[in-house]
Amino acid sequence: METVLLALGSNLGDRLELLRQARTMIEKHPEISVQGVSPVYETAPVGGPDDQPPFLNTAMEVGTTLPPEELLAWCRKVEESCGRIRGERWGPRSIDIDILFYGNLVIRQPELTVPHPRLHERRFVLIPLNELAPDFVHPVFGRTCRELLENLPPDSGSETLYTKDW
Ligand code: GSY
Repeated sequence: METVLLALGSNLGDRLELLRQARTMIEKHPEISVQGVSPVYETAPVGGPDDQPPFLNTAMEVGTTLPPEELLAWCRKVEESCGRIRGERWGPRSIDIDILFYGNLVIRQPELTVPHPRLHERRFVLIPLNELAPDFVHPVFGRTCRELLENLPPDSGSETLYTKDW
């Protein structure tokens, strides 16, 4: 069983309901068990069109016996069933599920890079992640999630707590 940390985001439609749907479907897989979820934060969009709506972001810790490629395939399936249509790279999306860490594994494949290559730059990822796994050590940088968050520049984005219970 590996411990995996996921990041989820939504900025289209009923964002909280979509996060709930994604969580429910993720844990329906017989080889995945959800071990923890962070609060949900509302965050200013990073990248993409100027006028895109704010995101809801959260993080989830799961235990799984699925190999990384199969976990990725399940995440894509969950995104599709939550109405995700892959379009503009940085554009609005009903749901986005990223694999941040898969245990201490380092994977560099065309379809899957783990740890997620931009997680250490993204406040909207590190804020919820730090709630869930502050002491988890990034296997490439050798820094905890707490340290990665502390090292972000002060102008790296903004967030407000949206809900703890979801
Ligand atoms: O990569 C995730 C999608 N995404 C987000 C996001 O989830 N939150 C915020 N605040 N900005 C984002 N820009 C992109 S792309």
